[in-house]
Amino acid sequence: MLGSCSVLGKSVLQKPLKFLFVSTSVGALGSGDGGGVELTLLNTARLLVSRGHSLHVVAPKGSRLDGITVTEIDGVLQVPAQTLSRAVPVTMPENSVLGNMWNYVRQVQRRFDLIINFAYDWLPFYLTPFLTTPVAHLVSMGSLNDAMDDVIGRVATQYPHSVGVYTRAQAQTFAFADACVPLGSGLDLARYSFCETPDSALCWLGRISPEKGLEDAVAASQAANIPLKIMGQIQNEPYFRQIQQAFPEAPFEYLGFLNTDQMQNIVRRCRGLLVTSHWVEAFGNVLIEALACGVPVIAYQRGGPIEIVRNGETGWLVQPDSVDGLVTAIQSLDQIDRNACRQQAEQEFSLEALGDRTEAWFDAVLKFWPRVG
Ligand code: HBI
Repeated sequence: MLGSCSVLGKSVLQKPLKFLFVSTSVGALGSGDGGGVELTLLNTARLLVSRGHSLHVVAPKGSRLDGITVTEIDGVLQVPAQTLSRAVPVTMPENSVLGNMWNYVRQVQRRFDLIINFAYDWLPFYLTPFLTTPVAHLVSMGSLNDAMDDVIGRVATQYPHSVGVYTRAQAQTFAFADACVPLGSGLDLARYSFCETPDSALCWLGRISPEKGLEDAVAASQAANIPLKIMGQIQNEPYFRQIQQAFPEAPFEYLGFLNTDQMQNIVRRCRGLLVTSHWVEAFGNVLIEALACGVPVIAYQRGGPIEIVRNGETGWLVQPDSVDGLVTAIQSLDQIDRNACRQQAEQEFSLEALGDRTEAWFDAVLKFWPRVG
């Protein structure tokens, strides 16, 4: 259960504000490389505009965001942070898109009341004191790398409330957990339609990359002899090929990286969603997408899913990395009421609920921003 941010209360912003969103540096918006952050950026943008604020987005070339103006910046993408080991120093490629995006921010910052950084990269945090417009950061993953922990911690300490996270579980991976503001997430629930009577298949959603543990879901679907529908962007080709070779008989099919409407049209007819992350998932937007369709969630008891799945009521939390545990939970899916899943999404993960938490966060960032001089 995600508590509201007690320190922030329920304040809603006093007047319309001008926001500058700076996107992740690992891929264009709409490519799927940005994972759950793309959905968070789109939903936050939509809800702020619906509440009378104005918004401009800066993102890598090729980015598309329906209904929102995007300034596309060219340059070399950043290496995904989750592929780095802890002690690796910060790297900046020649003609870095990250550097180019923040150079653009430097030039236009005075037109905006608040800059929101969505990139999990060293530069935006390091530049925060150099900029004249306040910057808030939505940190989208847990602790991965020493240099990142160091720079995020400095900003979180020097600029109170400026570091937003998805969940407490994610915050607790950092030494400065108490300085993080847990925001949860939210969806435009109208885009997800409830399905009372599912077909027999299970589903798995997400970037196909080692930290997401797809092999466990395939192993469980084979052991339970239940078809598995896989959707998401193949971020690591050799990893996916390895799974196909290791489980030639498993009843899975890969449906590609689908847009929200196509994806939910398949997910809603599934018996359950399998979440098999081997890392501390910061949140798990795919979990609330499934719940919004009335689909129970089976997830390893690790990270964000702990604060999302109501065990035995809207899904099952399973011993981390236990395929047997997944199979047992699959065999208990019929005990879950699909209406309870949709109701949880409406209670906790609507855009309105996210909007209130997000506006309260921005209000606090601006209120506590250290005065210059
Ligand atoms: N890695 N270096 C880097 N920068 C990002 O912005 C980034 C990332 N890895 C993953 C990622 N963003 C998003 O896909 C996740 O935060 C969801």
